[in-house]
Amino acid sequence: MKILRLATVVLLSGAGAAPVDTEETQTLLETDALVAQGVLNLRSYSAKHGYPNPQTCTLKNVAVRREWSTFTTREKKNYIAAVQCISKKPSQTPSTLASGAKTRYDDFVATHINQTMSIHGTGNFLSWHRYFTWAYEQTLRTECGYTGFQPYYSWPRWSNDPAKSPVFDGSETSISGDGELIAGRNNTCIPAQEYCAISLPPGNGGGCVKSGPFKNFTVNLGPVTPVVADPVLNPDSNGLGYNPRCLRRDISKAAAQGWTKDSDVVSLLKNSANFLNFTTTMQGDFPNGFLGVHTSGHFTIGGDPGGDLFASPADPAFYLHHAMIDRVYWTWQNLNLQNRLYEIGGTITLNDQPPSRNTTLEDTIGLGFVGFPDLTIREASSTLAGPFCYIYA
Ligand SMILES: *[C@@H]1O[C@H](CO)[C@@H](O)[C@H](O)[C@H]1NC(C)=O
Ligand SMILES: *[C@@H]1O[C@H](CO)[C@@H](O)[C@H](O)[C@H]1NC(C)=O
Ligand SMILES: *[C@@H]1O[C@H](CO)[C@@H](O)[C@H](O)[C@H]1NC(C)=O
Ligand SMILES: *[C@@H]1O[C@H](CO)[C@@H](O)[C@H](O)[C@H]1NC(C)=O
Ligand SMILES: *[C@@H]1O[C@H](CO)[C@@H](O)[C@H](O)[C@H]1NC(C)=O
Ligand SMILES: [Cu+2]
Repeated sequence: MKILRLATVVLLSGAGAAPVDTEETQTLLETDALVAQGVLNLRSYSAKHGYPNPQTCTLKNVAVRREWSTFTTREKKNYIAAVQCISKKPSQTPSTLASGAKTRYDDFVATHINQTMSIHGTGNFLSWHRYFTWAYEQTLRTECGYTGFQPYYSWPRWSNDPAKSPVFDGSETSISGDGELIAGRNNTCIPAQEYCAISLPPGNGGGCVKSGPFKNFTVNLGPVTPVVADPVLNPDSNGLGYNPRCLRRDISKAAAQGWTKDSDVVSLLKNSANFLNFTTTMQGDFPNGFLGVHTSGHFTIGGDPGGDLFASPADPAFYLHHAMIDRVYWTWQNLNLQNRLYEIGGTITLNDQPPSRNTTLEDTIGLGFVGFPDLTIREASSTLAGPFCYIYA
């Protein structure tokens, strides 16, 4: 494992992209060893088959997305400032369609709410969220002067105590901490309070976030499927009406420890033989008590909108979680590029309900009023193709 990790460091520094690993003492994760194995595979595959856009994107000039803990204080503050900047710029979504979309940040939330039923439990889940996270990163860069790349939150690195992670520790260089403690709450049931297949105990929050850069962040859209017991309901049933309220969290050790440990991620990467198996395992099997890394990551954040399938991007931590989802997808692809770079599976309805046709690589993914052109799933399948040019450390 040490050798593989070293391999990434050598490869990336050779590529001119300096990885910053400030924490010498951090535990070596098997997840990261698989990521490094994937990078080596990607390098030899690219050497053999060529790059999709050799003029503009090779491993020599590729953007490298890194874990939040490896960002310097300055890099963290620049990222935070850019998120705050897009949350002050005006929205591009017509208010007739989403009266709650007030800011540029809200354009992302509105488009996710609007498309929720056709981008989860579907064949486009991974490619859609890859494009969405990339568009967010681009918007931070082009509209708010951010010069870095999208950070990710490595669940397994902090699964033992997520509230102590640099993302959630509540410091001025975090994405803000836990919510204020609301005592005496019930467990949260998944998939629904009436159907308790998985029961998560309340954490130490539940109320408004009171620490860090986003303590005063306003959530304008949703909720649609709130998990808090006392939600402030949206005036419109589609969740797109104007509903300003505080950002609430309930950081969950139980979710993090239950399904996002190193061994959970390694199992997902090693035991998912095909695309459908991978994307389905990632998104959980609730009736059988398995939350999966995707939903566990959302419930590690919890609260409102963090626990809401529709409105979750209204919490800025969403994008660090989904960058990790994308990092794991990218690694799963890298571990067998021949078969997985352009593999697809699943259908176009949530968990195939009602039954629908299979998703294809020619299906398009769109981002609505976020304002980026439609892509085919094929174009979004490689992070070195289409508009993309990035990898993960
Ligand atoms: C929601 O999706 C529909 C169908 O694609 C589209 O016509 C509408 O403009 C979208 N609304 C928003 C707010 O994105
Ligand atoms: C907890 O659940 C019980 C039973 O469903 C309900 O009566 C009670 O109001 C709930 N308490 C809180 C604080 O949500
Ligand atoms: C928090 O937001 C409120 C309402 O927008 C504003 O009045 C207040 O000045 C803000 N406080 C800080 C510390 O930004
Ligand atoms: C994925 O494949 C494994 C091994 O064949 C199997 O145990 C598991 O049930 C499959 N999971 C899904 C969600 O298809
Ligand atoms: C849809 O995909 C499944 C495998 O995931 C396959 O068994 C089935 O034949 C496909 N259906 C069609 C109509 O191509
Ligand atoms: Cu989503």
